[in-house]
Amino acid sequence: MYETIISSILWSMTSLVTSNSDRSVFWTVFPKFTILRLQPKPSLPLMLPQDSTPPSSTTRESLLNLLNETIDSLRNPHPSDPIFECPPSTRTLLQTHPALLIKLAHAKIHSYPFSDVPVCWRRLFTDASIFEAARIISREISEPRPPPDFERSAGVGKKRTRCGQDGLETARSDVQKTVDGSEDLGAEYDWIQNVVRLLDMAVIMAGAPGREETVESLLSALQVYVEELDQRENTSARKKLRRSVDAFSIEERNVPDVRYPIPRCSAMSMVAFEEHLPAAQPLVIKNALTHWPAFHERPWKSPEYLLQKTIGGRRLVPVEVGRSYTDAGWGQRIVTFKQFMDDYLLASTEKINGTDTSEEDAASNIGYLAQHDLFTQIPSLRPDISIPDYCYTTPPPPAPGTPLALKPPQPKLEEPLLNAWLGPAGTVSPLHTDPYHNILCQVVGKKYVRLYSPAETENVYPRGLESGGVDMSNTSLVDVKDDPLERNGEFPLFHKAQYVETILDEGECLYIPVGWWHYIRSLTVSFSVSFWWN
Ligand SMILES: O=C(O)CCC(=O)C(=O)O
Repeated sequence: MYETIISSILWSMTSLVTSNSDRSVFWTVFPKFTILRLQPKPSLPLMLPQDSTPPSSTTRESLLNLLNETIDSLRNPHPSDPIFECPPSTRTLLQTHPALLIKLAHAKIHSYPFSDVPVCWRRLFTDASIFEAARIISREISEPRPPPDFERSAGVGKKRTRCGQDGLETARSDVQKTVDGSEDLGAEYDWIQNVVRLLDMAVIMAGAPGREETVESLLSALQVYVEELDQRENTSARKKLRRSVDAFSIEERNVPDVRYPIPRCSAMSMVAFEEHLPAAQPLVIKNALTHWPAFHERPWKSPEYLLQKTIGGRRLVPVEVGRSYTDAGWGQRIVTFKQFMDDYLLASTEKINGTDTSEEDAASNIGYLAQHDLFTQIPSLRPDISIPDYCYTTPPPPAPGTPLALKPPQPKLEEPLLNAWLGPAGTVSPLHTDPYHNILCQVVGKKYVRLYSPAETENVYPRGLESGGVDMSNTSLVDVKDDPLERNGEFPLFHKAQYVETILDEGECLYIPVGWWHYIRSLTVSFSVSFWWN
């Protein structure tokens, strides 16, 4: 019977895929891989199949318990659950053939613009991914065996080998299937990587509607499990490898002269900041972040710490590849954090210290984890930082007559929007504006920042509507690295535009008033966090 159901599902899937074969919905609708906010933890009913393996650690038991709670809640959806909008056959197959349903839901998701995808298909993708992940976990921890040495098999500096059909680049150790969740239990099979991939993709690909908390709980429990495994096993070789780079290189490259410095102050009080706000002028504030654990006891400059926070580097992250999103050849990929680190952050360290190459080669070595809400994806990183008090002030609206003042106002944010920006030396955020006030905090390394006031808008040549109707008017046509005078008068007003600039150093934060044009280039490996507020 299943064969009939499966072939009819596959048939409908094939026709969908064929009629939409030229589409890459994911890349067009999730340009910044928005990850939905976590919901309060639902209380899950407990129904434990008995663990048949010998007595085990508390960690292992709590992972099993969580697994059983999760499966139980997935098996008994609420009558209003969107999963009921999928064909009834899919619900039967969920427990028996989750990998097949991941394929089906993947094809369905790609057959609509993302905003139009019926939530049931996103939910099916998510639930099937969770079922498949649970199946793997329970099999593996019922018969515990160590995962392969991820460090060795993913290989520091090793080249990428393949790109899955979902755009996910895979390291050599990765399982052989990416979308359908099925496994190749080859010699280097890393079940933890496969589980992490399934769960992260449920969030990245489908938004994990209504299951954000479930996915997060499973990943956190897995993190604890892996940390314990790591401690118990002989990981000295692995540790030695990691320790060979205690901290990212913060050697500087191409440091420009600063001729028009942004004013600086130290540990400005909130009252003083409130008084500064009506002037809507940029400001560098030193010594305001000294209490952040990210600088000391939980050091973000340490590759080892970041690997530990990402389940040994197995978490998936969205990476922009290329120098700047306005350059030809620029693209986006989803890779494991380990691969991102090896290919871009540590590779950059080697290149800076060794024989570096041409500008073009350098651009292809640039991968930027940019504007990503890493703290929703990996909440355990969130206590390493705190929202600067400055974000709890009431800033002025965009100045009258400036482009943002002419647009409908942004809804008031309940809480500041946090984004992580992590990359090697040479990342460029081209000249652009954002519709929020910004406190940009520099945790690791240095960045060159140049700012133009909204009054200079005409002189910086905003783009317009681009192909596909995308409004790019917040991004300048001018490539700031070029001398505009060399461009045959293409941008004659640009060299007249007045600007201010700074080199933002570790521990400093920069206030960028709403609507100010900003161009930012990293001078070293750099990790910053932006706090947008209004
Ligand atoms: O640091 C960067 O590269 C860009 C930061 C930025 O554009 C922002 O915080 O709005």
